Amino acid sequence: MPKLTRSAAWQALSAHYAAIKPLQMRQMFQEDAARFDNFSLRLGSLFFDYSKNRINAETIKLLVALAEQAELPAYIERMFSGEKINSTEQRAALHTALRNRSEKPVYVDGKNVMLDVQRVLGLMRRFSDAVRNGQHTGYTGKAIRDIVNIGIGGSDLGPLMVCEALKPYASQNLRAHFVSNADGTQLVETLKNLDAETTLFIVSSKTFTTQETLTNARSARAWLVEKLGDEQAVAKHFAAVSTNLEATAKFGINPQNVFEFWDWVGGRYSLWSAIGLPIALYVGMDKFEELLGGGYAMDEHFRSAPLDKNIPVLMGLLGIWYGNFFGAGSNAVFPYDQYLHRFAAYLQQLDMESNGKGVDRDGNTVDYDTGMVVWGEPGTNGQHAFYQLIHQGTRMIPADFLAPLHSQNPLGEHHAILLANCFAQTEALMIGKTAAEARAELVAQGLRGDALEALLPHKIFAGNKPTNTLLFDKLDPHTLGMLIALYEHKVFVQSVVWNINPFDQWGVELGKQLAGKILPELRDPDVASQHDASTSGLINYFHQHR
Ligand code: G6Q
Repeated sequence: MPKLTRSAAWQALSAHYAAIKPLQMRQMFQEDAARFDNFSLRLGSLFFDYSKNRINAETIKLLVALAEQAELPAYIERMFSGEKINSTEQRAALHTALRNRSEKPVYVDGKNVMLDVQRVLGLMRRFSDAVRNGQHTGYTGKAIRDIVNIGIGGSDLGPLMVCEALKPYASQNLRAHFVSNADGTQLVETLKNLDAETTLFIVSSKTFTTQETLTNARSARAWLVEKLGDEQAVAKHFAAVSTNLEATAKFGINPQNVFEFWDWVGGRYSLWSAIGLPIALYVGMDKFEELLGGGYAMDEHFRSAPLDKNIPVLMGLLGIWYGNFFGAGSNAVFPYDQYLHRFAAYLQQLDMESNGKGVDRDGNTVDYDTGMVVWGEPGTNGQHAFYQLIHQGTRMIPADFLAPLHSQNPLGEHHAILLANCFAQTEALMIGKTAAEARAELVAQGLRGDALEALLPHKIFAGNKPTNTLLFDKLDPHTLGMLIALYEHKVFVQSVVWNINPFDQWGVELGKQLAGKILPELRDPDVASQHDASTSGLINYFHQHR
């Protein structure tokens, strides 16, 4: 049995939970004028307000003790120094090396990986510059106008989210498209509006064996050859990003257009590597490097700040506080910035694939909950949809609110209205509305007697709902880099406390194997299938009704 739940730090938190549970944040604010100052931190242009949480100074002390008990500081160093902490795959997890902007070497198996990192960054710069300035043209000599990234999971979500987020910095001459789904509809709909002469495909796959990606890549290749009438055109219109250079060569991609990364970069941590090539093409290599710089700034903070002043550490520990002690099952993320509209989708993979584990590092089944369901939509849309459940539903849903002080698109009063909504929501979630307040409101509206009594319970808001607020100056590449790295490290902190490996993904591998087994049975009804009755029934239905 894992020791975590029987440990001194865990037991102390359990006891403390009983003391904190009845406390109202509303009251804690009234009693402590310094609460906002005490529970907020600033890092560069990022401001983290965690005062609207069900915590007091003792909670932070006990949560930090839990992190210390799990040897978090040592684990952080193990990650940064290239130790093979991804134990089930015997790999380092060195996404931090990809954005290491210092001169310091980082070693894996005695080799300084920074030399490779710098080399590939140089190649990315050369290629992205050449495409952007029209030196690298399509086969017929026309400049590239559309970039289509073909990849899935970690080879899609990160670059897609970042390209959307950094749209204001994009070249006016380029459009970025992302095709991931095995459903041919996505590719067909994307290609409908494109001119083969001016389209560049980037096939992004760490393994270069992923069924969806290779299927889309083959179909894209066929489309290009058909449109341009010559196989030779492929060399000018296809690039690849992979750790498997043998497979990219076999696929027929010009080695000059192949960008390498390494097995110590996890898929969902790979946007900082050559997997970020669509970003570099779209916003330019200088901006891509600013993104790396933002990640590095967060790395330095994570590595050096004391645990109780460390933003990713605090965010991770607060997640544990709610998930393991209050029993919260999901964590909402609400960016009040339209450019972050894919941020929650990106975080879903980062968090749920990393911490969706039920066995600890020693192979024991855990007796505590691990990763939460992560979800969200940009504000203010969510307010008119699912916030109701957070305000008055039965479940606790801790939520992160993210907002820029400055809009990329100042337009009349829009930004003030947006932020007023953001601040009002966290305030309402915390304060709620008591029966007396609701009654006074109804009376003021002219309600009396039975009508008032009948409506009253529905107008009460329990409040005491926890939120974090992250404010930043503007969603520029540096800030975005900080935000992404912040969440990466938050996830890591939680994994260390839970003693799970956040860097493997055997569940994803399972999906890859299963589909491979059924495909021949769909191609040919005579192929014998051995499945449960439901799966066999579905396969038969497919054959009989098509
Ligand atoms: C990410 C996962 C997974 C992976 C995809 C695509 O951490 O491993 O989402 O990114 O399955 O894999 P390839 O990049 O190998 O095609």
